[in-house]
Amino acid sequence: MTTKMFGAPVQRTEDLRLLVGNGRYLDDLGEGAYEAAFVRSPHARARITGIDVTGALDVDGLIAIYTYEDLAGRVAEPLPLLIPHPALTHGRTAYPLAKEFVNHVGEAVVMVVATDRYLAEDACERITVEYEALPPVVGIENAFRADRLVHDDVPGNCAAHLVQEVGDAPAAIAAAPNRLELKLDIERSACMPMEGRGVYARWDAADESLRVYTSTQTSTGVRAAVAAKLDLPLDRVECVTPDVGGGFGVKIVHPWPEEILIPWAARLLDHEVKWTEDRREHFISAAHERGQLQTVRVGFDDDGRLLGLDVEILHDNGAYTPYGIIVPIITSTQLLGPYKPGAYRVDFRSLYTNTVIVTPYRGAGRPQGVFAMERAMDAIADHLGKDRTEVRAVNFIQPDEMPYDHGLLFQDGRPLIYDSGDFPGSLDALKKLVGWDEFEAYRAQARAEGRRVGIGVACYVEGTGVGPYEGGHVQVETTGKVVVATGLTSQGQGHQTVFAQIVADELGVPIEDVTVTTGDTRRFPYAVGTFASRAAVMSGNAIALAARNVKAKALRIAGEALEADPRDLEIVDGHVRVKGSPGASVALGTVAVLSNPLRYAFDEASKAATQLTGKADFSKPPVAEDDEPGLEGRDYYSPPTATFANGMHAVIVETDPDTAEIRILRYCVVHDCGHLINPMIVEGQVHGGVAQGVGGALYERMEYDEHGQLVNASFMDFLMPYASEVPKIEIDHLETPSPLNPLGIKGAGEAGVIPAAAVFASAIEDAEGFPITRMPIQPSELFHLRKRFAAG
Ligand code: MCN
Repeated sequence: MTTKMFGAPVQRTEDLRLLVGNGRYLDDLGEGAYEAAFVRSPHARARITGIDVTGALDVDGLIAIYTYEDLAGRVAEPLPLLIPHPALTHGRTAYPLAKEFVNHVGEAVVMVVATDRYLAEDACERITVEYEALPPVVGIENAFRADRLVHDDVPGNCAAHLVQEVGDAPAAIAAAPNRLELKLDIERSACMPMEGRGVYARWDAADESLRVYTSTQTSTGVRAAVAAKLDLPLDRVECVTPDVGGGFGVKIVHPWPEEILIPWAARLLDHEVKWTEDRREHFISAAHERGQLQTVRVGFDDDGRLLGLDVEILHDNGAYTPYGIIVPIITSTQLLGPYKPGAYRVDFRSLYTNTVIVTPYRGAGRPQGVFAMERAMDAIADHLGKDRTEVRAVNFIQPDEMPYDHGLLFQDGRPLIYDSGDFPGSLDALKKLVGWDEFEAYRAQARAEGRRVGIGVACYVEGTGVGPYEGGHVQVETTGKVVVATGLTSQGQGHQTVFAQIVADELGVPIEDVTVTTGDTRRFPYAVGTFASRAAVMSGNAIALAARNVKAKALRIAGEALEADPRDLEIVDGHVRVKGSPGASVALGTVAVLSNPLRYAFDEASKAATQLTGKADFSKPPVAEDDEPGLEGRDYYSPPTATFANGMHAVIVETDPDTAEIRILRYCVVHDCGHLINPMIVEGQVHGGVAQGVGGALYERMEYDEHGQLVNASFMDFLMPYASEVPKIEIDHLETPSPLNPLGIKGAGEAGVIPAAAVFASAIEDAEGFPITRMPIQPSELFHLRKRFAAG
């Protein structure tokens, strides 16, 4: 019997290949390709007054040197602004190579192509760029004060100013019996995928076509950008995503300058060209996130019920806004979490600084939003002397209030409506899992032993599975094997496994017979990409719908062959059979043969098909009018709105009274992403997210000095947690299905990281007894805070 795969903890089918070294990442490709290296700006803000390349001209193996002056046509224009928004009144993007000005350290100024990377780097060292250094804008407060401007034509350094409100929050707060104001500070961090960015392009002069391999989260986006910039018809550009060693958001940007420059150079030189980002380039020329200053004002009744919430956010968007203002929009809408805020007003300014651009990093604005809301919840509880979970519970949206319309617009411009969720159920499960009610006894015992412990809680809701669409193609081969393609890309989420699980169930075939391709525009040209925890919802449902089309066709064709009504047929173990009489059956591979009037008799399936149908019937047309040859189907899924997953985390920490070291004793997660396709993969996703959350809360920050130099641009100084710093993570799942999609699923890929900073702040505050308003917090900061609060 076919085993049900949906919901089973199936081992990831992609792992063995990767673990034994058979992965093919970008840098494994392109042997013999020319390689590029870049001269990047050492200044945060400067005017380029001259570029002298003569010193590099005699470097062995030098092929070409390009500056902005060499760019032509649309390649010489600024890079696209991907997500415009009416509030983004002053969006700015960079040129692929700097034109006159540089606006952050690391901005590309010259591209060198040589026969290998070492020689290209040698040539870069011999190029002299003269700069007139200008005083940079560094830090959100400086950007807001606007004594200096990043872009001369952007007043106040303000790329966008957006206010959304429901009711009159300032008035509601003024009239409330209790009021609090919090000033919060979340510092910049960045994702650090094991594999950095990279691109490799092959120009075929005979065919006038380009094949671009790139380590991206959106191959269709890169393809469209390259075709447009290089003025090529779309069908002359293919974009292939090889194995990707992590993306975490930084590879959504499309195109990166290098993704235009490398294909452009490949065509110009009529030779393969490749570039692989090194770690230092990743620090200074990829993207960062998180940096925000927040002012949160709340008014509440004596039970802790919110009457008004007023949040002001200053968001650091770096030097350019290629990805629009998606991050602060997400912060400003998702910070509401599982709560009813009463009257709500959120006001954000997205500000330019002379630093690396800010684009979504796993969680994408939500960790900051959750930090604001959950810090406020803790402050309210402490102010009223109430249990921190009790205050949260009185503010929850109840299950019977779903769908719940917040009256705001979500990041996709559609109304912010939660589709389903059981927040009280999630909190109960979390309290049970962590032993919330027993904690005070544990604290007393720890105190008696001279130990200082604290417990924290943080809740979040995450809009996942945003549109506009994703598609899937399912084809049964005459061998009975099933090949599946979807256009979005994979960076380690296990899509090959989960999509095969879905198809195995829908088509009644063994999972081993299903192979899945992602991120290759040759196989599936229409797609959006992998971000915002959307693959399971979007491609999962599209593939399920495509498989259902194939099944319907298979039953129809088999019904003709078996002289049975399709409604009386089922597919089990790769065979279509008459229900209740398994003897009358036909293999799916044979049905695939029957689906094609041109039946080559090359294999067993063809012989079986010939036996089954006898001679061809020449009285009928070979392909019926509304039919197509082949046992295959394609479909798309386009959701009405996002679907909202939720989760609640609790952590118990111990802070060392002498050294201020922060130890994690327990980390508990209750998570609800609707129906789980593969609980093992979801738990892996949560583990990965929590690990990044631990980094963001306790270690990682991008440290800029006042000159705009990133002073910790290497793993020597930018601390990431090792396995030894990541705790054992205890997980419980709730499954509140989404009513919006056929499979009832919600996304999970960012879940682990979203509440991590907030939950650590909550626990450290609980252990120490003074407010934690800034993240990340390292032992040295905790040490100084202790001194400050001890001194009063
Ligand atoms: N899943 C499931 N059941 C559900 C929901 C999800 O089994 N109800 C599975 C999915 O099928 C998928 C995985 O969990 O295999 C994550 O699903 P989903 O939430 O749809 O997220 P995406 O696949 O769209 O991945 C994007 C998300 C994001 S936004 C970032 S950033 C991120 C992340 O996933 N980057 C990652 N996880 C990552 N994991 C790895 N290894 N590498 C990255 O770069």
